[in-house]
Amino acid sequence: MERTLVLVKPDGVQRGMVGEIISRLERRGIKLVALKMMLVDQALAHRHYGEHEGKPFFQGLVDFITSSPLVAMIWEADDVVEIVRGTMGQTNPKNAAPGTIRGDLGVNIGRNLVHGSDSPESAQREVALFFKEGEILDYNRNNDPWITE
Ligand code: DAT
Ligand code: MG
Repeated sequence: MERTLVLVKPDGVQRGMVGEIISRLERRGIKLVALKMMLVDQALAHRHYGEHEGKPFFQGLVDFITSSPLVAMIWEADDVVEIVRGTMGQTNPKNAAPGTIRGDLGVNIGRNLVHGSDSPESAQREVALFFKEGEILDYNRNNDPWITE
């Protein structure tokens, strides 16, 4: 089963959007298997956003993601990376479609509320950065047959 890392970024926490964002993902039918609130330190921020090191927005991004607590989660489903990216919307909320988290809740690329891994490979890397294996729960949902055939 595929897993993905989702972060409600500091702006989402500060704006009281944690419930709204979790709710949208829950309603999709995907399965929550890990969740915690945490403050990201410089080292974790650099590792998580390593692919963007050297870009003009990198320092601002690291400062932002370490500025205040965030909520980290792991969601599970077949093709969950693609499903979550669709529900999040495009990186820049200005261009994100209405009906998506970013398209409904944001206006600025540097305050786009949510992170979701961009491929199954990055998901594996990011899940391991944020969570220990023991923090990820394995459980059955009775309604699974009503969500996927
Ligand atoms: P995504 O978060 O959709 O995967 P990304 O990986 O390209 O987008 O970039 C990571 C974050 O960096 C993004 O959520 C917001 C910020 N960012 C990206 N491009 C930016 C830009 N041109 N100016 C300012 N911030 C940017
Ligand atoms: Mg990305």
